[in-house]
Amino acid sequence: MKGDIKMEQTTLNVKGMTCAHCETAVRTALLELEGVTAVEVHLQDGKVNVSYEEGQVSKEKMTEAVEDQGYDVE
Ligand SMILES: [Cu+2]
Repeated sequence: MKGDIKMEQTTLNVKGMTCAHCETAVRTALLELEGVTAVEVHLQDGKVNVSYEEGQVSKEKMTEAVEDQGYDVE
Protein backbone atom coordinates (compact mmCIF):
# COMPACT_ATOMS: atom_id res chain seq x y z
CA MET A 1 0.00 0.00 0.00
CA LYS A 2 1.21 3.45 -0.81
CA GLY A 3 1.67 5.88 2.04
CA ASP A 4 0.39 9.39 2.08
CA ILE A 5 2.07 11.53 -0.52
CA LYS A 6 3.25 14.79 0.88
CA MET A 7 3.27 17.70 -1.51
CA GLU A 8 5.99 20.30 -1.49
CA GLN A 9 6.43 23.57 -3.32
CA THR A 10 9.49 25.44 -4.43
CA THR A 11 10.25 28.48 -6.53
CA LEU A 12 12.95 28.60 -9.16
CA ASN A 13 14.40 31.90 -10.34
CA VAL A 14 14.81 31.43 -14.06
CA LYS A 15 16.67 33.89 -16.27
CA GLY A 16 16.13 34.31 -19.98
CA MET A 17 12.43 33.55 -20.42
CA THR A 18 10.94 36.14 -22.72
CA CYS A 19 7.83 34.80 -24.40
CA ALA A 20 5.11 32.16 -24.44
CA HIS A 21 7.46 29.72 -26.13
CA CYS A 22 9.93 29.98 -23.26
CA GLU A 23 7.12 29.53 -20.79
CA THR A 24 5.94 26.36 -22.54
CA ALA A 25 9.46 24.95 -22.85
CA VAL A 26 10.18 25.43 -19.16
CA ARG A 27 6.79 24.16 -18.01
CA THR A 28 6.96 21.07 -20.24
CA ALA A 29 10.51 20.19 -19.18
CA LEU A 30 9.56 20.36 -15.51
CA LEU A 31 6.32 18.43 -15.90
CA GLU A 32 8.27 15.62 -17.58
CA LEU A 33 10.15 15.02 -14.33
CA GLU A 34 8.73 12.25 -12.21
CA GLY A 35 7.21 13.68 -9.06
CA VAL A 36 6.40 17.11 -10.47
CA THR A 37 2.66 17.68 -10.38
CA ALA A 38 2.17 21.34 -11.28
CA VAL A 39 4.18 24.20 -12.72
CA GLU A 40 3.30 27.88 -12.71
CA VAL A 41 5.49 30.20 -14.77
CA HIS A 42 5.60 33.92 -14.11
CA LEU A 43 7.36 35.37 -17.12
CA GLN A 44 7.66 38.97 -15.91
CA ASP A 45 9.60 38.26 -12.75
CA GLY A 46 11.21 35.01 -13.91
CA LYS A 47 9.67 32.97 -11.11
CA VAL A 48 8.60 29.39 -11.61
CA ASN A 49 6.53 27.76 -8.89
CA VAL A 50 6.81 23.99 -8.85
CA SER A 51 4.58 21.60 -6.90
CA TYR A 52 6.04 18.14 -6.38
CA GLU A 53 5.81 15.00 -4.33
CA GLU A 54 8.24 15.09 -1.43
CA GLY A 55 11.29 12.90 -2.00
CA GLN A 56 10.44 12.11 -5.63
CA VAL A 57 12.43 14.86 -7.29
CA SER A 58 15.16 17.29 -6.25
CA LYS A 59 15.67 20.96 -6.92
CA GLU A 60 18.90 19.96 -8.66
CA LYS A 61 16.95 17.86 -11.14
CA MET A 62 14.52 20.72 -11.76
CA THR A 63 17.42 23.09 -12.31
CA GLU A 64 19.04 20.66 -14.75
CA ALA A 65 15.81 20.26 -16.71
CA VAL A 66 15.42 24.02 -17.07
CA GLU A 67 19.08 24.57 -17.96
CA ASP A 68 18.82 21.84 -20.60
CA GLN A 69 16.25 24.07 -22.28
CA GLY A 70 18.77 26.89 -22.45
CA TYR A 71 17.76 29.01 -19.45
CA ASP A 72 19.73 29.91 -16.37
CA VAL A 73 18.53 29.12 -12.88
CA GLU A 74 19.88 31.37 -10.15
CU1 LIG B 1 10.64 32.72 -25.72
